Amino acid sequence: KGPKAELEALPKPVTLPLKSTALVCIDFQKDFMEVGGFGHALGNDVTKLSEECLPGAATLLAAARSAKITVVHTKEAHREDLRDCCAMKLDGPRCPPEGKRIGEVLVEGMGRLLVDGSKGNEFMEEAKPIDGEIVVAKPGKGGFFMTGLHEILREKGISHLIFCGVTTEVCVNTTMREANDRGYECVLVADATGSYFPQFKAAVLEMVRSQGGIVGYTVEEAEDVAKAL
Ligand code: TIU
Repeated sequence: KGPKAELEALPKPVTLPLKSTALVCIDFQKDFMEVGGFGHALGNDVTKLSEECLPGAATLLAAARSAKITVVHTKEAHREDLRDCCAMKLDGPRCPPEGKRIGEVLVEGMGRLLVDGSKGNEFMEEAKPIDGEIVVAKPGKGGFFMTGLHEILREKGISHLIFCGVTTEVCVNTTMREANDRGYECVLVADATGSYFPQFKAAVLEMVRSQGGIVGYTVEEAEDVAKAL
């Protein structure tokens, strides 16, 4: 049946069958991690995210690549004409003083907020896809909404997902819940996910593994996953 990885996870150990395991990297894009992006436009301090989770993400990516497991990258991205951005989202969360919305420019050089092909939509260097990896542009918070991701994973026979990415309580949490409802075993890696709000990150980690693993498992360190793969 092929090689397996045993992880010391919470609330209990988990076994990952490597042939049917994928690493899912959520939205490691400049829009959330650099000044002038969408995260900044929402009024957040984006400067701490990189330090918090990019080293862990790079460790997971290197391990996944050497173990030859499937790698998926998502990015929150809208089409240029914003036809895939509903009015609720477009009019939605906006922060003074700029009050910029999706499709507008906050800082010259970063391009239009959350628009596919703009500078802010590029992946961070440390978590960039390489040839052969799956890249999914998503118009929502969840990676399964309007993307075909479920079909892509099913076609590859994937049953287990290792999650990292930003932000923990928004796109990572939403995607894990979507995956859980679709029957995937989900593992969230604490030092490879980041949030503007430490208390929200802590709450997500605790909530995911509560009630015997109601949404999935958590692991503290990417290094431990890397050793097991
Ligand atoms: N605002 C926030 O925390 N996150 C998002 O809007 N998208 C993602 O999490 N990628």
